[in-house]
Amino acid sequence: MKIAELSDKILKGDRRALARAITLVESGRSDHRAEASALLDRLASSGRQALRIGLSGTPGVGKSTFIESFGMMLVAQGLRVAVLAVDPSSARSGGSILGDKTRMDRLSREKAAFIRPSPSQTNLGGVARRSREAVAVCEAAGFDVVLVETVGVGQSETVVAQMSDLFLLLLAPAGGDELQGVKRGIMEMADIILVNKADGDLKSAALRTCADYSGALRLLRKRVQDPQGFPKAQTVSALEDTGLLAAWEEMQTLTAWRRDQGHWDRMRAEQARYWFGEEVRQALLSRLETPWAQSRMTELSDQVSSGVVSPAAAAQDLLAGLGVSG
Ligand SMILES: Nc1nc2c(ncn2[C@@H]2O[C@H](COP(=O)(O)OP(=O)(O)OP(=O)(O)O)[C@@H](O)[C@H]2O)c(=O)[nH]1
Ligand SMILES: [Mg+2]
Repeated sequence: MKIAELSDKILKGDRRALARAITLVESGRSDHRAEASALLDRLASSGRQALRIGLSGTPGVGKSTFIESFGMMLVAQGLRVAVLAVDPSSARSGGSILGDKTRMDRLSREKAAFIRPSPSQTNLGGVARRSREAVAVCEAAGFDVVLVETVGVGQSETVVAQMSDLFLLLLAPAGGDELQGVKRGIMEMADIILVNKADGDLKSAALRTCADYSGALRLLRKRVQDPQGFPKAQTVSALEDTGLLAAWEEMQTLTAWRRDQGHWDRMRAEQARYWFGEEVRQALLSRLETPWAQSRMTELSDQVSSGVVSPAAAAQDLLAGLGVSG
């Protein structure tokens, strides 16, 4: 299919074209990359914008359950929802894909929803770029909300935050009164912290945990993109569908304020800057992966280890060979 035709179909909301386009942006083949670029350029001219919501949380906190319940609530409001995932490690034995197929059973059967499991890749930079492009394709296809899920194990939160308008952190109720080991850097990225599993026996622990995080959030440095009262913590139960509407209302309040104050556009502009830098870095790094570069690197590192050349001189030598002056 020609790129122009594919693009037209996506703009009309054709799901097969959408799935096909995402496969294209996820492909590593260089001819596919060129086609993907051309497609993205065309799609960008639609000017459509979705609310991009990043969602992070440790394994088992309830991300899939939350996305299913929250997604169903949005669909019930007449919104179209796309769900994508950024998975930093392929070591997760495809668990996210199999698990989500069953846990997002209701949502996956909705016409107004589109769920795309994460591409399995080891290189986070590569996955991140493709996911960002998949977000852009979903936007052009007319989805109102694009949810990007990542498992909170480190680096991946940053890249997901960089492709989101809102970043949600899902936490579980803490046992006793100890705060969970949430890294400060991740707390600082959150717009709304949702303490999940606020039901049954866990409810009081969830309320306590939520109060603890509300306190912790107030201690963070104020960000320009936040109105009074944000970032905030709330309790939800993805299982019992409680607190989801309240959370959605907070998201809308925050989004409306940011749009009104110019932060929405400014944040997207800064993200574009970030992704430009990432593209350059990824392109340079990929040049180290060619067979020539790999074998030259082995040669030179042998020379360095036997003391024939210095590390700096060897690096210069390699870079010169790559046509990059150091
Ligand atoms: N009580 C209670 N259990 C929940 C809730 N949400 C999820 N769970 C349970 O927690 C377990 C993990 O839920 P998932 O939705 O698979 O969690 P996840 O964060 O997607 O996990 P990974 O995909 O492995 O990272 C399941 O047994 C869910 O039924 C909730 O609101 N309340
Ligand atoms: Mg999951």
